[in-house]
Amino acid sequence: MSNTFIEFSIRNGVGKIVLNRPDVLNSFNIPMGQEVQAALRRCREDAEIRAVLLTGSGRAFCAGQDLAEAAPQDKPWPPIRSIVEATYNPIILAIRQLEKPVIAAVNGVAAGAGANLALACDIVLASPKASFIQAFCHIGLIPDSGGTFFLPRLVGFGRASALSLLGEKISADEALQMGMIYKVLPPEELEAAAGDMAAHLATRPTQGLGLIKRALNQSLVNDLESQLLLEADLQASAGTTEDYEEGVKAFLEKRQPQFTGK
Ligand code: T3D
Repeated sequence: MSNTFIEFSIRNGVGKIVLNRPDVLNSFNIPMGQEVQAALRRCREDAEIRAVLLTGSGRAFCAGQDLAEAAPQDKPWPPIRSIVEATYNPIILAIRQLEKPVIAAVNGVAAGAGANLALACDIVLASPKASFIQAFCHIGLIPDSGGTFFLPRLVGFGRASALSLLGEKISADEALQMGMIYKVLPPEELEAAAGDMAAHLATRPTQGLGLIKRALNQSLVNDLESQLLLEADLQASAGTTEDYEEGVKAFLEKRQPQFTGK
């Protein structure tokens, strides 16, 4: 797979996607969106990949939509709906529907769709150099890329309203305090720690982790009764995996399990 605007590599069972347009803070143009979508497809289809790591190159994680592309000086502006539908919605859905853990390592500023891209991931790690900005309101837009879905669920309605309406820059520590992200790590440790976490997850019971993700996704919309039924169904499914058998045997034999993802 040859890429121009991202770097994609596979190592230790981890598919690593690096957004790579550092001069424009890794903002998304259409081809970068397509490359991210193709990489996520590969992560879904390739059984060797059992976890995914998403980060940015240079000083930013991602500044959202490339506004020079969205508002060209020399031709009519493309319809915003087509940008949202072609670039962001498929990426957010692919991350949520991928039944493998996705870690975001937020190395720097995450603004607009870049912030919400991070929030769509399963585990968000950040450096103290990171910040989160719901920048949409500064240019007359609304939070997209799942922002109006994930943000209130992560930080509560009141904070989500304030963040979306004010568009203030939130530091990594503030984001941690609000429950928006999982951990803040020293800048020089972020990449290695996120890589280690992804590599560790890639050795875990992949199908079981995928089913956990499916259950958590559904919990966002289900009532308790439906969720209990779903848990019973998914537990039955998890119980048929080789990794379940291995996990239980390893426990009883007092040894470390060797999970294969099957
Ligand atoms: O069509 C649609 O728009 C629909 C889709 C919407 C999804 C969205 O994401 S809308 C929100 C788009 N993003 C933004 O509004 C954020 C814009 N960027 C900023 O507000 C600031 O750059 C940051 C707060 C993120 C960082 O500020 P700072 O001071 O650290 O950096 P800077 O100097 O502003 O930016 C550095 C360079 O990156 C600069 O280029 P230059 O002057 O060195 O040639 C800047 O123009 C460029 N850059 C940053 N963000 C974008 C960008 N270029 C294009 N698009 C960007 N989003």
